[in-house]
Amino acid sequence: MGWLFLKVLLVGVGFSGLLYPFVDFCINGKTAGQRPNIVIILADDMGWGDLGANWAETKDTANLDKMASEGMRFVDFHAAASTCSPSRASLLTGRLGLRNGVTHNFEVSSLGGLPLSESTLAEVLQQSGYVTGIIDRMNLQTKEQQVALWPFATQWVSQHWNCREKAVSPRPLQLLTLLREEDDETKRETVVWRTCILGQLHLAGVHGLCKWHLGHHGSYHPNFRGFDYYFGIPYSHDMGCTDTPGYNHPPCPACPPAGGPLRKHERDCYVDVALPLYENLRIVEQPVNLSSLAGKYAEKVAQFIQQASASRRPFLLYVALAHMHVPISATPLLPNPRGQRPYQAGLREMDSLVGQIKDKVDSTAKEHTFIWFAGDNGPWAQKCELAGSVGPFTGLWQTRQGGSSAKQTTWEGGHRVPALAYWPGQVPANVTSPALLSVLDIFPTVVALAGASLPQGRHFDGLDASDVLLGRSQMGHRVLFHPNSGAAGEYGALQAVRLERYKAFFITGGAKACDGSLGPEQRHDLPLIFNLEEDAAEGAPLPRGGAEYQAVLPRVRKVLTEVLQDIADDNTSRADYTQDPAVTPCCNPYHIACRCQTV
Ligand SMILES: *[C@@H]1O[C@H](CO)[C@@H](O)[C@H](O)[C@H]1NC(C)=O
Ligand SMILES: *[C@@H]1O[C@H](CO)[C@@H](O)[C@H](O)[C@H]1NC(C)=O
Ligand SMILES: [Ca+2]
Repeated sequence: MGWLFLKVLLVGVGFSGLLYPFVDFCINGKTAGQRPNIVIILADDMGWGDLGANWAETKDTANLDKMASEGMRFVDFHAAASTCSPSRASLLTGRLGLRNGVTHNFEVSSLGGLPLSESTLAEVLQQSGYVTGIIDRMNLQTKEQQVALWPFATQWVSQHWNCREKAVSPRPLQLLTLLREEDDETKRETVVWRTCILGQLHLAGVHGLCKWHLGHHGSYHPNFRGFDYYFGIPYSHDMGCTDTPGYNHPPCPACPPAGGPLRKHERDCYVDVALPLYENLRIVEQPVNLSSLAGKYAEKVAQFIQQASASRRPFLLYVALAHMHVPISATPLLPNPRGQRPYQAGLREMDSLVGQIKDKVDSTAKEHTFIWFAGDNGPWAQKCELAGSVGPFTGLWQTRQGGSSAKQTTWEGGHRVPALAYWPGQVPANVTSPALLSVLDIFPTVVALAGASLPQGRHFDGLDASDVLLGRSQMGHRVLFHPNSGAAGEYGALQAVRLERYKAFFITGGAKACDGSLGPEQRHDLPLIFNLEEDAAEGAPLPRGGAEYQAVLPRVRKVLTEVLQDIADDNTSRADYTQDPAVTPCCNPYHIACRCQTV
């Protein structure tokens, strides 16, 4: 059976050039020309004010500013949640955490991840023909079969098999020859082969290169969530020690040296298990050298875009950067003028990486590629000078009482993020869009641009924003719900409501500021309502007795009741947040800190 699957895979690869127009025509139905390549770049913990085009005080984003002048810049664009895992889960599903089940972050020892009952953007595009050669795989190996074989595969790959030594070439004929020799191999080895092939075969069209943070154990790994190829870290890079610890607050020590003594636990630092870097199912570096990670990403992106463009099939590339999350990389890869703060150096490094991705797109597939850049949530105020800028969105009402108004909160500083769209000839150049949009919209919009269909039997919180992107409309959301992401209140609860230019808070406080204060946890049965057009800093709520407040309040209550009813009637998922230390990624359990190095 395994051999048959490989054969079909190879036939798909071999004839992909012929298959592509056919699949394109059949599946798309209404194909009018080539379907675009999609590149989604997600920055981590980047502030609205960290983009120079948004905020003149910032002078570190020359490449992004250029992209803004050649594309569309969104000034009222929102995270789907104000912390990592829920925001990513919403990007990949188009649904809020109350529907997709992901309401807070996963841990290094999390058994679960983004629920398997949810369809990811990668799965939808993969099935719509974005990956012609791999469609067959879905029929021949069910997810359950893949999952059952997963432990064998990782074990064999890490212990017995070195894909690089085998020098597997992505050229189909050579692959065929190599694979014929393996005709009698066991099913187990077939899976190993598949791992090797996927590791080498950058031709595959759905590509994730990223901080995943949606579960790494078993079937939650990105390779089983629609990504043919995966290269990146499984969660935030402060969730594991490294030899290049960079800047953090508090500062964290390096990993213990091989054979060195075990250390006592240190507050707010992971000191024992090293941060892993994955290529598909295999850990290729542990601990990750954070100083060279940006360079590795740039190299992988360039390789992928080159090969995917040559294959003449449309591709999806999801790049979720480690920047600007702490720790901030310590090695100056770029000219680093004396006195420049680490955060600014990190911002320049990120900007340069995005510039390299865009240059590669421009030189290979410019007219056919849509790039969407956005942030996952606002700056992590608790990290003080290692946190980004919220620009004018200071959340004054909150900060006056103590506590943060950035990451983890639903204040604008935590929620409003930089966002750019770039597609020469399609997205108008040098345009600023005031449309109210969200990371939630990426899923329905990309599905529409790809000519695919939304999964059935579930509701979406995002909307298809392609008319806005293509300059045909200014209409974004009228209403947007901001979920709790770890500040006061319950995970996932819709605690703030955006209604046109108004925003209502039902609970405030509970997120740590730089000075360590949390801010009092306050419930507001009569919500605080701000007019964001007149009060971007959210300093003075509308007076409760006033006519404006009285007019807005019933509308807010109505839309909130409606969405809660809609969620109650929807197909919802529940994430497994249980933990087991045994699933902590470790390439070599005999080494203290789990050390190994294969690239
Ligand atoms: C980490 O990468 C940097 C940049 O490539 C390099 O200069 C440094 O030697 C590396 N450190 C380790 C410990 O390998
Ligand atoms: C973009 O628009 C701004 C303001 O409308 C203008 O000053 C600037 O020259 C434009 N840039 C380009 C590259 O067209
Ligand atoms: Ca984040």
